[in-house]
Amino acid sequence: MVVEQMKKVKNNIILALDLMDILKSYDLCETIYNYIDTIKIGYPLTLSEGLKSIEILKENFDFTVICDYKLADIPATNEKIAKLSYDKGADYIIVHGFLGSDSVKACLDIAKEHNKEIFLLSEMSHPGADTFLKSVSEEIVKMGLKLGIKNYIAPSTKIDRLSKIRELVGEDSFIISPGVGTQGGDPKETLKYANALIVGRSIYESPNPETAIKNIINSII
Ligand code: NUP
Repeated sequence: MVVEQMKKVKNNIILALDLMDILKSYDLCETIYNYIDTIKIGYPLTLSEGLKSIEILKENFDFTVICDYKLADIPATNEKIAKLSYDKGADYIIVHGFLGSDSVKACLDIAKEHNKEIFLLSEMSHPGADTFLKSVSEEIVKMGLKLGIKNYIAPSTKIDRLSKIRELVGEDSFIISPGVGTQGGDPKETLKYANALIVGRSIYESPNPETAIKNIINSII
């Protein structure tokens, strides 16, 4: 079987590194790397500084890197983006499920070639996601289960939806949950259903990111 569950995240916190400057990102990582072993890099940093951001932060801090490019294209294009991400050092990529099984499978196949994994996204944390995505989210998760996917993303801002997704995927899948802090999600409540929190602005916009992380850690123990 290709896809395996993510194992563990230090302090159950993944840093969403959405700064748009590699030097600022590097400085932040120096400040927080004692507390964090997994970062999520998305379009803000990659489009500002390039895919080399993955290599730089991975090589210098030995982070597990999740690339959040929310792959949502035809299989052939998804394949290219997945390959670029893994070749630069991504350990996981985030893939949208609403495009259907062929687009997701294309990413799984590239993951297999690289001995890496994917996260499946079925529903999102912002209010607007309820307009369209919410109604198909459970079907997307069921498709993911059929494809053998063990890693999911579910919103901390919608605990009822997060708990529903946990119920569908079972205890042997790994769920990471964005929306904690700035978007309103509660860390402790979220970890009743999710394995790890994704936190961005509450950390990197804080005047003291180290204290911000310690506060989250204290709030979840
Ligand atoms: O549903 C999602 N919500 C969400 O916020 C799926 C995501 N991938 N994200 C990402 O998580 C978002 O793009 C950002 O990188 C991070 C949350 O950041 P923040 O709200 O803690 O600053």
